[in-house]
Amino acid sequence: MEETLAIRPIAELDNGDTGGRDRARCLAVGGRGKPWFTAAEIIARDRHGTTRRRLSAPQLRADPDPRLAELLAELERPRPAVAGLSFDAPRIMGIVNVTPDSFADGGRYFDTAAAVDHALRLEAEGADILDIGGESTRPGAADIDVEEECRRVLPVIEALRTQARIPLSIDTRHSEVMRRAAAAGARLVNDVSALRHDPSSLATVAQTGAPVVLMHAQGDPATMQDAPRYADVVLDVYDFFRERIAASEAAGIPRNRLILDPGIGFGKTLAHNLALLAALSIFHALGCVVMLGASRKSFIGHLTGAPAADRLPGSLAAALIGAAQGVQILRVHDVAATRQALAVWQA
Ligand code: HH2
Repeated sequence: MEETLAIRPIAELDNGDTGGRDRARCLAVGGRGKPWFTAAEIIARDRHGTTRRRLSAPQLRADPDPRLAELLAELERPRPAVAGLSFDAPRIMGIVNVTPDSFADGGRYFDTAAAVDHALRLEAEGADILDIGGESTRPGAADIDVEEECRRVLPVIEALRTQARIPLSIDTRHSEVMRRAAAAGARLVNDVSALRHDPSSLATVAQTGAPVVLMHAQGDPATMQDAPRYADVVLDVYDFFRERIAASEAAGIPRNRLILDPGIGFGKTLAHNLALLAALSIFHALGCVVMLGASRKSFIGHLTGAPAADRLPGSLAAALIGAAQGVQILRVHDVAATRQALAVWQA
């Protein structure tokens, strides 16, 4: 097994910014101050097992291991803007599902006019970016035809290109849809297969020059919840990102255009989802923007018994867990409520 070395920043419980914070005592994750990470867990895994040790921020800076210094530099490097969005505070991606069968809102915005109206409402509520998808990737969903997917999303993107002021993202696993959506005005690609589903996707994204979300999933939507297994879900997802970053860079997509998303609910049990939520900050040392999509997902139902339509409170709690771990983009259905929760968290 190739060795894994990771830094998981740990935030102090008191998250308040008094203005007089000693920056030398904190890790500037992604170049930001808040959340204030004062320590880190250093995790090393090889074929003999996994070791964990805790260092304060000054101890980490003084550590002689050059591999840690390299990870620390990536961790603290300010993230350049993506599709015009800066990352000095968490950004909200509003979900626009142009599908008959999405798990939380399937069918509600299936025609173009309803989808455009919904998207404009999310923009008015404070979304920073709109994610338009024409294929449900909920557990058990079947593949759809690429032409049908284009018929769903392209008219919505074309309309929003002139009517919305914020950038548009295309949620797809198909290179043909990526290419046509980019030509219609989408500025970001969001692929739940991390550019693995379609062999042309890496080259297509390299060619368009668009930033891309690489989301982790184990298996395909049709079968992914059958029996997901990991040696250590957090470290396995971390190693998956290392491999996808290398594949993307080799294909000509630079690291500063990559966004990493652990893929809550995609080939994961409740325990896997909770382990990932608790350790999200580990992904920052890979040097990319980190995104979280937990909105209305099944793990909230498993914890509380709430059906998808009643999972707003749990979704807000998950969004704040993400914000507290320095996640830069939150993908949500309920933009106004998330905006309010973040305003209180940030104050
Ligand atoms: N989740 C869904 C779809 N796309 N993309 C990213 N990057 N991260 C996610 O967590 C994610 C995603 C599933 O949610 P939704 O779009 O609401 O449902 P459906 O796939 O049924 O349309």
